Amino acid sequence: MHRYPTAAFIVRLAVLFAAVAALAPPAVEAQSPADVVPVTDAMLREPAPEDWPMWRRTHDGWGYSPLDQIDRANVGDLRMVWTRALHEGSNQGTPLAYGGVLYMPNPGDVIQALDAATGDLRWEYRRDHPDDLEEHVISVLSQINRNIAIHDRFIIDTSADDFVFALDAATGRLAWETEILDFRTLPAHQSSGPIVGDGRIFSGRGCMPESGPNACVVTAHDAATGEELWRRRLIPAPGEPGDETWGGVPFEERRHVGAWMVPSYDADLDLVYFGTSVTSPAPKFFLGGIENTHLYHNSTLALDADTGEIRWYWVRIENAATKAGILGAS
Ligand SMILES: [Ca+2]
Repeated sequence: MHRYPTAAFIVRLAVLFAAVAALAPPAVEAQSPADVVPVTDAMLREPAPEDWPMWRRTHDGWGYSPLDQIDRANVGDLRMVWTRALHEGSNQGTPLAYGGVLYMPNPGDVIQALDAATGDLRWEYRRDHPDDLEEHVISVLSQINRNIAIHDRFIIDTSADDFVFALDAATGRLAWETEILDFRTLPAHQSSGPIVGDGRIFSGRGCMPESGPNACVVTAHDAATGEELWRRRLIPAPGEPGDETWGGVPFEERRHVGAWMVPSYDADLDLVYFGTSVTSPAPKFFLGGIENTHLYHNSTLALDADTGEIRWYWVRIENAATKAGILGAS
């Protein structure tokens, strides 16, 4: 069940960002809009201590900052410096911090660039969604905007209407956009955004049960142009490896194996890692039987970052009900 943030939570979030910004080294002064220093692949591999250039700061997803100015002795001294309300909706966003600017993903594909020291708005982007979007997606899920990415001079996100798009980091203007899925026929929920590794945008999504297997894909796009490089369906088709694990369930009835959380990346191995969701319906006796694994649901997948080929997979819980002794092993 989702718990929706209160106004008090939003204010605390802003206070935290402001406090961190206030304690940042004096060298981190906000760049003027014209001089966003391009973010290179090397900078993403090893971010500067004061930067937070992706969802969990580094490709391995550790979410760790090496900054040590706030510690147990002084954390109680933090005081509010500025606040700014976030756009209404299900706020699950993590800002990027780069060059003294916070790039904040707000619900509904609203992105703001804020001066980290003052909270002043540099720019705001609001994506225009088609009027019939909510007829095809679950609005409360599709509006979630968990994270964005930065690469070169682009702020990169995936959208409620199933595009990947890039904004000029200096101005917030749309630079390019590429459709991933047609939301009218293959609706999916881009509640998480992408990460970028070595010039490629990696993103996953939650696929609606009625979309069938072809909306259940993870993708890679060229970070400079938005060109699609590969897509990997998370449900095998007849004749593909893993087809035998579905117990004869017709292809079009294999559903809802999505990857809606943010991937991680290993630049040395050139592997991108995704976690996958359960099938729909989840109980396996409604599908091909509890003795079947139904790949690649409930798994961690390691994909070749250049081709999208599955190098290995690990099924985390093959059948939870069986393992818990609720149904008994067949
Ligand atoms: Ca988004």
